[in-house]
Amino acid sequence: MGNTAGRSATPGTLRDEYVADGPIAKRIARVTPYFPFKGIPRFYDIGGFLKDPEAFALVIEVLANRYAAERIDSICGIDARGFVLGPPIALALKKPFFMLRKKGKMPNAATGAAYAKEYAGADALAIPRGAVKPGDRVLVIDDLVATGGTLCAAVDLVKAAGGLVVECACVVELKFLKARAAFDAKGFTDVPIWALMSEDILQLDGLADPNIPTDGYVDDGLPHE
Ligand code: HSX
Repeated sequence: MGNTAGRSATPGTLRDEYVADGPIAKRIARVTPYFPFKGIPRFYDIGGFLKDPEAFALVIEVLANRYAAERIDSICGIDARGFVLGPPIALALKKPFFMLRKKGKMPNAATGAAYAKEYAGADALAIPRGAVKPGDRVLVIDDLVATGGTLCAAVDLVKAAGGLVVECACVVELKFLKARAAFDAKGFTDVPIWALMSEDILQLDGLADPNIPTDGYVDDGLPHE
């Protein structure tokens, strides 16, 4: 199923226009700008499609359809943008949703090992105790995968609870940062990664686009949430 992994889960109601970097992806890419932020030149802002109801609905449609025929026991979203995308997918598929939060923010949770990501130092995710039972098939949702550090931390937690990750699904994958290799190095060769868009089609420079107001824009430089 995964475009990066080329693995073989049975497709659901996949349609041609739902493919990675395909027609719908290009529609979303037109409203998803990037800005320099946190020391990286291209920080993608999903706020671009969140404020466009048609584009937001298409994102959810693609992801919900992708897993409509899969056996999935629960869906989790990663702190913080996975909390925006995961719940509408869970509602569309009528599956339980749970949060993987940054450490120290959730009661009755087990915290995983520290991990690093594209632009920030060590962080850690926590999983609600009992959210995953042994043998559960879990779909993991985040907005973007870069180095794969965050998704690896999520997979670690699901596996530690005895679950199986059906797929890690994102809206954007920065392929040049090689998350697939990070997964394989961790031994997660059985866990597919899939994203609707890659950097190949994300070209909208928020600073250069006259339709995107940037007056007063400041990179706040604060630790990332
Ligand atoms: C961003 O960094 C996204 O929302 C993801 O949660 C994370 C991806 O970076 P990486 O861990 O793949 O490098 O905040």
